[in-house]
Amino acid sequence: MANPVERCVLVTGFDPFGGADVNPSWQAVQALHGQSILGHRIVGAQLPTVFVQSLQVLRDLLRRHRPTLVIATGQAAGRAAVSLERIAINVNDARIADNLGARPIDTPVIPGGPDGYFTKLPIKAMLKALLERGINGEVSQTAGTFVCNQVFYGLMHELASEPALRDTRGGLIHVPWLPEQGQPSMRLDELVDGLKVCIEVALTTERDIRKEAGAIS
Ligand code: PCA
Repeated sequence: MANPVERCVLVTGFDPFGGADVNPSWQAVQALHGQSILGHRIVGAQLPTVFVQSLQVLRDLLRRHRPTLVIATGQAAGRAAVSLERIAINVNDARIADNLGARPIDTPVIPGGPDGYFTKLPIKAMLKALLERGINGEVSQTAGTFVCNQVFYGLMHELASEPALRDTRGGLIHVPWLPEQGQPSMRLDELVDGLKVCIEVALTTERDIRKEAGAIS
C-alpha cells in the first residue's frame, strides 16, 4: 500500500496494438514517469490492449497508489490533437481484435452500469491551457468503442463506486500518432508537454470553465 500522505498522479498508456510496434501513449507515459508536478509524484504504468486484463491492471493500480488524479491515455489514429475525451459509454464494439484476439461486439463494459459517464477532468480549462501554449488540443465527443473507451468507462465506474476514490479525478486523453507512424501526428516532446499542461490544470482547477461566459468549444 502506498503512503497515502504522498500524493500521486497515475498516468497510464497502452502497449502497441493492431500490428504496430509503437504506441505514442506509452512513449509519453514513460517520459512522465517519476517526474514531480505541483508536489505530486507521477506514476506511469502500462495497460495491455486487451479487454479483460486492462481493467484488472487498472483496478490494481488504483488500489495500490490511491492517486488524486488519474489520466488514462491511448493512441487515436487519424487525430491531429491532444484529444480530451468528454464521455465514456457502456459498450464494447471492437472493429479489430485486441492483443489476445478478443473482439467483443455489442457487449456492456459493466453489465447493469449506467449508459455513460462524463469525464471528471476539467476539459475546457485544459483545452484553453493547451491552446495558449501553442499545443494542438480538442474536446472529443467519442472515445470509440474499443479498449480505450472500456478503460475510460471502467475508470469512471471505479471513481463513482469506490469510496476510497471519491475525491479522485480522472478521465481519458487520446493522442495522435508519432511522426514516424504517419499523418496526422504530433512530436513526442510536444505530446509530453501537452500532457504535463493537462495534469497541471487538472490539479489546480476546481471547477471547469465549461459553464462560464466565454467558454470555448
Ligand atoms: N488506443 C486504442 C486502445 C489502445 C490504444 O492506445 C483505443 O483507442 O481504443
